[in-house]
Amino acid sequence: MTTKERYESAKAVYAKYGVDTDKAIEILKKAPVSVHCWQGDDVIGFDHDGPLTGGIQTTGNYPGKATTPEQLFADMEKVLSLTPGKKKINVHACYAIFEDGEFVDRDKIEPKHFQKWVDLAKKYDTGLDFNPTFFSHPMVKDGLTLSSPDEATRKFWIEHGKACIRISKYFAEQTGIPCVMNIWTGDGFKDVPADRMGPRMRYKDSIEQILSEPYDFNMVKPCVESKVFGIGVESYTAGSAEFALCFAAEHKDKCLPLMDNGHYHPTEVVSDKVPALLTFFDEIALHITRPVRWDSDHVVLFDDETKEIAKEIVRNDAMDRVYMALDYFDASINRISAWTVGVRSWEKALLNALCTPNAALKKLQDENKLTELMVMQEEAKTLPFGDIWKEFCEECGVAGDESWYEEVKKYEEEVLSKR
Ligand code: RNT
Ligand code: ZN
Repeated sequence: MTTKERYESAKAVYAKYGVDTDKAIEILKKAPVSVHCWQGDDVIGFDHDGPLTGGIQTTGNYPGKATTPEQLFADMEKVLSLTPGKKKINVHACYAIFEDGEFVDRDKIEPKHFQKWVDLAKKYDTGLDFNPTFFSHPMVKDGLTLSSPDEATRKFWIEHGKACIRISKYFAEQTGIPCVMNIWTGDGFKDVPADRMGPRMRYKDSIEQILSEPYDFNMVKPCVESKVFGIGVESYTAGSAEFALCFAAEHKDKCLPLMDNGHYHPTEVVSDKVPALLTFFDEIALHITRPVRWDSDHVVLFDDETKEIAKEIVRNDAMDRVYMALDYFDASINRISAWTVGVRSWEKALLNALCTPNAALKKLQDENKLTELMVMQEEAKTLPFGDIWKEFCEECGVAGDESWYEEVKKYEEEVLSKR
């Protein structure tokens, strides 16, 4: 049978459950997913020579990583060609591109240092998201940035944040698409601190100063990302869940809360937090990752929690209220494959959610038909989803099966292995 014939037969099965798969595919084609540039080079960037430091870590040294803008762009374009759906490109400030030996520090970066990223986005007719980089830099003093008691340090990072708002504005203007700008710092302490509130008061003040840089909240969407702990900061994190959520709630007219599903205690799930936040916020943002026992940032898979997060976005009719961005970095396997698997998995999770008989299931819950709900939820798991996924991929002009990997192997042989 051809993909089309299989699709038609699967479509009829779904129709029996009240699911319109044509519509699901059309909705997914329009939903932007932000693809992070940092999977390509282990979160290093171009503005410094040193390693990744400051509360996050990559592990592995698979050969062939990108070390220049040209290489990273080529790799990213390969990923874009192997993944279905609508994309945005997510850039970190440390990926500034300086021409002819020019260098400016992070407190002074300008839109022009990201012109090549803008050109890349325009080539693909996509939007850009942005992130100030509060790590891998000598001004991270004793593990602290925006919460530092040292005023010169704090000032430097506030200036960096403001510069990033200006760059985000430029991204939004140039692409015509809102730019999500995420603030995450690894600020914290390895061991029991004597003052837990001081750093948070300073952190709050610093973010407020960053957000005092003028911007149109319809076009620039600053976010605050929380975290439970990081490597080297196991005892205390200034930007805890309560801190970030309260900050966003208090500044609802100018920023959003961002949840990274690797940043909570291991039995907490972001799928349950999504509807809780949607009850109070018009918009929220997500970092989609895969924590294995901790914030390990493994490649996103089509696993239960990934599916569940997608379901909460879709069944609450919140595709246009949730900014979805991928955030993982695996340096132990072919990076292009890691990148591609993650993007495809999230697209798959969204399509799966769109093909779930959500209305019928909700009705069963509201009628307290909980036995039938369990029966139906289990049945929904084995509907012929693979045929819908294949059709979606092919309509998007990418392989619906694992044959995309042949393309990566060829690229590894011809390009990556020569680096
Ligand atoms: C780190 C945070 C943060 C980073 C990126 C690179 O734990 O998740 O979002 O992964 O900014
Ligand atoms: Zn994150």
